[in-house]
Amino acid sequence: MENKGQTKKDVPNADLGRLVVVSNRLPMTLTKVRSGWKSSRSTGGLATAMDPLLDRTGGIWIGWSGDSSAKNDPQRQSILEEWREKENCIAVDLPPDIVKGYYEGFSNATLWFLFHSFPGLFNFSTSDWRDYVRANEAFRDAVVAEHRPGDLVWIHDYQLMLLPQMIREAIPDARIGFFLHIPFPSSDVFRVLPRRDEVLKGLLGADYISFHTHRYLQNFRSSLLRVNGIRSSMDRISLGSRQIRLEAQPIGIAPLGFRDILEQEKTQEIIAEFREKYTGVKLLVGVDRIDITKGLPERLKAFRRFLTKNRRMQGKVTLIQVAVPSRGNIPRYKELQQEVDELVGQINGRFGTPAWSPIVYMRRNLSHEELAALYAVADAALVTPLRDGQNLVAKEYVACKLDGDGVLILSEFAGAAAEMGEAIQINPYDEDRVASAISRALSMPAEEKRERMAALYKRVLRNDVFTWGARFVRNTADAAASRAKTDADRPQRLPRAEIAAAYEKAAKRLILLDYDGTLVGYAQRATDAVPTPELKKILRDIAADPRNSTVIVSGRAKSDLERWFGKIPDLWLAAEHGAVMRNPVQKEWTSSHPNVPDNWKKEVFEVLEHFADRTPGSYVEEKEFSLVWHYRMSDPEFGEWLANELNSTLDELLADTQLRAIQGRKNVEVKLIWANKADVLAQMTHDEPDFDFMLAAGDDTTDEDLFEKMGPDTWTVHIGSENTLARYRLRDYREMLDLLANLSGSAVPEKAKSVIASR
Ligand code: ADQ
Repeated sequence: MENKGQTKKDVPNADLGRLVVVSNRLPMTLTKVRSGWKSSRSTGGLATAMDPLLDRTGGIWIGWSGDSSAKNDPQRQSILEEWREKENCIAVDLPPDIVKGYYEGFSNATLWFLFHSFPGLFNFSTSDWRDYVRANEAFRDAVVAEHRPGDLVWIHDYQLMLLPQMIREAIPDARIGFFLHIPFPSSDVFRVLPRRDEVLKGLLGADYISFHTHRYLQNFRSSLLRVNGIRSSMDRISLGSRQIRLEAQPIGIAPLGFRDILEQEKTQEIIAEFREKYTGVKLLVGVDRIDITKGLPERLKAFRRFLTKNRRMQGKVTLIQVAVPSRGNIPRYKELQQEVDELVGQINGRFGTPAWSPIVYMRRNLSHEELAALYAVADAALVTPLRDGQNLVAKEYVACKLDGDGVLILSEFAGAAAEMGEAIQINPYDEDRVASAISRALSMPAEEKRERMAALYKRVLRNDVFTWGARFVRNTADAAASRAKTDADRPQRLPRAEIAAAYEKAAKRLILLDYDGTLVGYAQRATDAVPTPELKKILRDIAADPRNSTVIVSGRAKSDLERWFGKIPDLWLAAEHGAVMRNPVQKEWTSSHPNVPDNWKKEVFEVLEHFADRTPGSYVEEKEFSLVWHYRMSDPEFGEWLANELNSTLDELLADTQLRAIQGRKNVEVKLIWANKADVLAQMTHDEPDFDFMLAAGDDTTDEDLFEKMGPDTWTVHIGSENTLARYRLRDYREMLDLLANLSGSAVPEKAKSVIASR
């Protein structure tokens, strides 16, 4: 990305903290030359955006120097030290043996192709992946070494997708934002990526993740759901009480910088030269890195088609194609370069005359002045990538069309298309239509050109790169601030020593335990989530203590609970969220609401069945007091969407009844209002109100009814990290089992324990 001048505005205040920019490359480049080492500063688009923010916040930039050889060379070292002192640039020294696998391998041969939706071109190797992980670790170490409290870390792009989580683990309260400069592919393509779940988890360490377009953001959300089963809303992911903000915010350019360059004498001279050289010839311009994604062969073929279809234009139009070679080490790029060279030669050979070349091919970097001049004189720009995160060339062209005399032909597959509706949008694969678009552009009435260009210019001006940068930093700071707040509000981890002491001291204890997700993990089929012998042993131990009243309070049917736990002496069972209870002495099921008619079931069943028919993998379960639609085995996104639809259908249907629909974990359940877990608490404490230790544990929304009714001096434990009314939390069911094993172990005297074990 090249910077063409800069104008600073909308820079956030320094109180947002010191900015730490992290990107694969630094804006500095180190190259080996014959006499030693050469250092140069690149003025890329990213540097344009970052510089004012870095100046203002006293920030630093961390990145790779571009060279990993001769680490100990004193001259090289002194250059890197100078970068640190004078440029605030800190070089990450990547070990030479991982550079290839990290950069050419996983970054550019795997991620680049897949994220640009070319699954047929990508390569994957486990050793590249390992190098990618190691490189991200090297970046993490560099960030950790430099990080100061209050810093705001902005991580850029696909080379560093594991870094947010790595930093989060090393510095839990770090403020982290991530921006993806390339597209995020549809979930179908993303799923092809080996190590896809690690990549997603890596990103989730950030407080704020931003993409160029809503389409990419949606693709990311849908991949999260399909790959990791993580739900999100339009603008955030709730990972328990931690929230990650999401946004689509396209990068811009520095348009006023281009205006300044255009006014310079040198640029005006180049413009005059172009005009003289191409008098009477219409000019088309293309500016690209030579990359598969940029659609160069397709563009050249479309131009060839245009010349074939418009014979009278031969000799009167020239395409100036600027193309900088890139990634020459990847074989597919070498082939591409060759293909482009051949096409140019072939088209010039076929149509060219001694006085006219249809294509002027410039395989080099242009200066800012040359580039601005070229944009200024071109009658139309051909920006026709097959896929592009954003594309800055489209915006640069517009920025140089102050007189409105030009037409932008833009691929619908460039992110920029989302906000550049006044361009002539084309499908780059449709040679014929691109050729027609060129004709249309070259014959467009001046008034129409001006109108379209004015609208485009206004937007390029408003959404410039400084606004983008400032907004990103502000949003990251806001997201991190709200994380810090929810961190403070959220239930604390269960203090194990304290609860053990309270348990030990108590004379009469009530223990209410949910089953699925609390004592066992979730299985694909509900019938597979059976209790382990270990769990049964723990429950047996805890229930056997004469001081304990222990209840399994589950949404399961009576039959499940009876089959699994019916033989454990002294264990109470509450099925269907407390609609029915089994006393361990009488061993009979009773309901606090006997003889409830179930004539409601037929109508509701039909509705649920209709949804089950539409959703492969889902089914309806009938219980005594409720009906449940389960969709754990269905396509997660479709299932989620239908669950929301079903809920709203049921809300209307059940509005004036004693029934309610509740959305559980991969299910929607219709049950009677009174059948809830708080009812179990009421029943257990009705005759014996004098418990001096009360514990309720659960992971689900139905457990919240119970938590709400537990008194202030009780132990309420949410399993997982969702929002909850519980005072404490544990990470997962394994931690819960461990707790129960400890409590029962500490409470049961050794002698009694062996008696229980021998039963
Ligand atoms: P790139 O793939 O590099 O960037 P692009 O957005 O087009 O693509 O930026 C290229 C930049 O390089 C432009 O500023 C252009 O002027 C400059 N450039 C190209 N060839 C040049 C030449 N020969 N001489 C001088 N300058 C030249 C990635 C993503 C994009 C996304 C950007 C920013 O692939 O989709 O827009 O990041 O987020």
